[in-house]
Amino acid sequence: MREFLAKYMPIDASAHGADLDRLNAMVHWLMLILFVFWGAYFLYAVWRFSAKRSPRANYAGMQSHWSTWSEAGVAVVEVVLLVVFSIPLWYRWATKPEPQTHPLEVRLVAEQFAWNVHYPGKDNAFGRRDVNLVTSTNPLGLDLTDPAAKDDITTLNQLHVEMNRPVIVHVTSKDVIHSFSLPTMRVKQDAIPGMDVPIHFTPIKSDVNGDWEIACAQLCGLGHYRMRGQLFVHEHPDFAKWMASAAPANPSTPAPNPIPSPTPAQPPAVTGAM
Ligand SMILES: [Cu+2]
Repeated sequence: MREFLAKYMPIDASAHGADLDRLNAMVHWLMLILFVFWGAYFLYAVWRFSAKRSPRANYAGMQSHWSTWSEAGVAVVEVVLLVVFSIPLWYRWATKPEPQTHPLEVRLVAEQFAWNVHYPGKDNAFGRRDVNLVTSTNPLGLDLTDPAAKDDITTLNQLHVEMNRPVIVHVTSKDVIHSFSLPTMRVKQDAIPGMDVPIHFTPIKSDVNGDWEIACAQLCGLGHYRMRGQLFVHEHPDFAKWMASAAPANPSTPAPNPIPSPTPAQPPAVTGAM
């Protein structure tokens, strides 16, 4: 079943994806068994209780308890799926990666119709944001007078992550509700204005061609169809290289994609200041 479903699914490139796909396969097995069983029973009932075969109604009804037992069997399987598989999976999903795993933390701000990604930069601290500073060239409203903001990196519709390193994405939105979806990472999370929802995943396969999609999985307006981005999963040294080449956010230039700068104009490091 897993192999069959995999034909219709994007590849799985995340650490937790295999568990999710297995659960998905088990649910499909249960549904297939129920479908075949109840479908066959329906056809049997149509034949067995047709007016031709049963000209007179039977007022006693069914005497055996097999339908009760089959219902109980279905309920038991459902409880097993929920308690043994789904709840532990949910627990893992809801537990943030340990700090010693050195997770990459980014903010993701959805808007009609784009994804703004905000990296904290070398100092690991997100710069201050102010809604009054939001302009077309500074879509995140980053306050560049804040020392923590000086080395921050912003990208548009491009999410760069590192292989085998947990990623925590703080998902939010500027306008309407969007849904942040990374099919290859088995990640889907609503982006809700005014809320910061942290979700996490660990990529275990790399892709630097950008053909893994960031999709908006919620109809969010007329331009919904073009609200898509690219996910890049770099190997460790390449990710460091990308980080170094990404220009620090600068509201005086169009914020979008990072412009590789030959001399990274890093401000004096403010390690441990925040
Ligand atoms: Cu959207």
